[in-house]
Amino acid sequence: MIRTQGYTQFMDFSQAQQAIPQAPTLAALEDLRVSLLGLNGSITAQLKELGKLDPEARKAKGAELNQQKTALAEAIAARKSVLEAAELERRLSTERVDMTLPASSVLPLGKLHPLSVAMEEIAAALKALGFVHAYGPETETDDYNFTKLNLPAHHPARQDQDTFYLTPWAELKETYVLRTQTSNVQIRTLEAVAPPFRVMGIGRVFRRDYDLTHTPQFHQVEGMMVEEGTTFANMAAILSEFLRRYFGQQFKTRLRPHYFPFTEPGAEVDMECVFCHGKGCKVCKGTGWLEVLGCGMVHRNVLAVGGLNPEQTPGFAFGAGVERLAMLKYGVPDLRLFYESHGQFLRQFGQAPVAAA
Ligand code: 2U9
Repeated sequence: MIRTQGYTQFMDFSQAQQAIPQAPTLAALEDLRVSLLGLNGSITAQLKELGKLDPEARKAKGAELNQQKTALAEAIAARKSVLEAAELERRLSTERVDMTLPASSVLPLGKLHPLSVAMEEIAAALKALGFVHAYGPETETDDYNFTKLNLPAHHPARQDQDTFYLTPWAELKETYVLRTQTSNVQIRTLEAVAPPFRVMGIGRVFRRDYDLTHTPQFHQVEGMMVEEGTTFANMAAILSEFLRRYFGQQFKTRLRPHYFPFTEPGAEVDMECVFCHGKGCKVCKGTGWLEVLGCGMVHRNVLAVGGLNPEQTPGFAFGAGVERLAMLKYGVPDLRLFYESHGQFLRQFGQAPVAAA
């Protein structure tokens, strides 16, 4: 290998022109470059000497040196790209990536959001009870969000749902809203599917509400079963079993009458407080009970949307807030924690979406 540094100080231009294309490595080429064109290189040194010459000679020598400098720089660049291409070729033919090596465990893997985990667990518990997952649009017509659910225009209960109305534009023949409940999933199922069926809808809903216990976007789970012979007692048993599966243990439940426009009769389901097991604590406000679900037999006006009647094919429906079910299961004290993206909070929940290596 030619170590150029030092002796090339004395190379003249034609020697340098010969040496450059023969430089065997990138390192040797760099040595050559430094010794010719670097701060203390021979060409640089000659350029510095120009000032000592008389003007005529300086002009001629200056032009000659600059030409040499450009020619050498070009020759160095050309040799460099040849050597780089050869080096790349060598690496490509000798280096191998072993795709079978385990992935590095240094990078932290992301986890599912606690609400996603809760929705998966809710869906799994309902699937085990025969409910099939269905989906509906988040932007919905007033008709599918309200009217078909026995909430005709000017029904007072519409006001309970602080609705986001979408700005109408001329071509739209209908009023559109951001869905205030996931019931559009069931009403579309009622229209499209012949009983018997069990369907669940889980997803985002929207209401103009923001305080300690409400966010403008939240999640609901709703389910509906329509089948000949279905009774209020079937509903009570299925909902109690759903809660047992979701919470992983049996808690006592009770039903209280409640009005919903889309059910008749309607009820709310309380379960024994998951924190104090019915003894009374801060969370259940000393009552020993937590309200967890709304439910009821599907109203005959709603069944009629699917051309059904309760004498032949009755059904029940239920609904719950996912955030509430998640808070109770994981002991989350404040709803807003789900939406504030604090790593410390989020890291406590959920499995990684893929198994860590
Ligand atoms: C159809 C027929 C009936 C769905 C139901 C509830 C009771 C209920 C609330 C719980 C907490 C919503 O998130 S929340 O505010 N929901 O209490 N939902 S019955 O009834 C239906 C749905 C669709 C066709």
